[in-house]
Amino acid sequence: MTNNIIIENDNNSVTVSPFGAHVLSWLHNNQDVLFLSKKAIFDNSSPIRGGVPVIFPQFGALGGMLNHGFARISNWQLASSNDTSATFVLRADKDSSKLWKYQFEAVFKISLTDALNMNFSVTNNDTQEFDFTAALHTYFKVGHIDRVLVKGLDGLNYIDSLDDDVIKLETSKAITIGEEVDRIYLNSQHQQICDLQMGRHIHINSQGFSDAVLWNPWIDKSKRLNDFGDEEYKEMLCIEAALIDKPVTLAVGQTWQGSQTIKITSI
Ligand code: TA6
Repeated sequence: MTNNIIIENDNNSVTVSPFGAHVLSWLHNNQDVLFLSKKAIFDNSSPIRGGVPVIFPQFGALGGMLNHGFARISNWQLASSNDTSATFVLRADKDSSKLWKYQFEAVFKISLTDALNMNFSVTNNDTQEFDFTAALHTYFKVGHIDRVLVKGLDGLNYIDSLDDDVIKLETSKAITIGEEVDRIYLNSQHQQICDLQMGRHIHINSQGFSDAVLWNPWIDKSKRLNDFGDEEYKEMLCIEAALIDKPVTLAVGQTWQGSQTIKITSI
């Protein structure tokens, strides 16, 4: 992992791997904001369990290719960087063309202000339009899952991936996690994690991404994941800026972009 990029400012330090353009860690006031599994695999071929996997051109198993697409297991090129930002590019090549026939350019820019800003764009360089789904699959570190509240989702419909994709209405203004959850909230751009144990609020805002995924594998699924500790469900929660329910149809020469911005405040 020697070619990782580090960007930092007064009270933030972020480490990014060119493999997957994968944000591996973010220290804010010397506290981890992101979760990275102690069993994460760094063999430059498997997805890295934690941080921010970049999901493209397919979310989950919603198409014919490998789960969550190939972007997170591709070697991205560092296009530019400075003290507080880094920009990576992924272009179609012979490997991607075996999986997805289209010519494209994806750009992922990570930058620090008083927040962590992640901007993802896709340009259609082909001669025909194409559809895609995508996500910034962000793994947040929490003090203890029993002492976490998730706010901002009340009043939204969600697809319950654990209940035959049935659409349900979220009525809770403060969601607690006490079992496996795997939900795609529709039309969600603002969420908050209240971490009572760590004494912090994580404010999450997105643009361009229409949906948000809430995921915790809980006990049984944790045991089935070989790159995830059996007890690690207690210290993580995914809230993912996602484009799932309405795939983007990108016309020739057009560019789509989306972002997730994360800010920390104390309770
Ligand atoms: O974002 C939630 C999800 O789609 C879950 O269903 C679970 O599969 C998770 O992603 C992790 O997927 P992965 O392929 O990284 O094991």
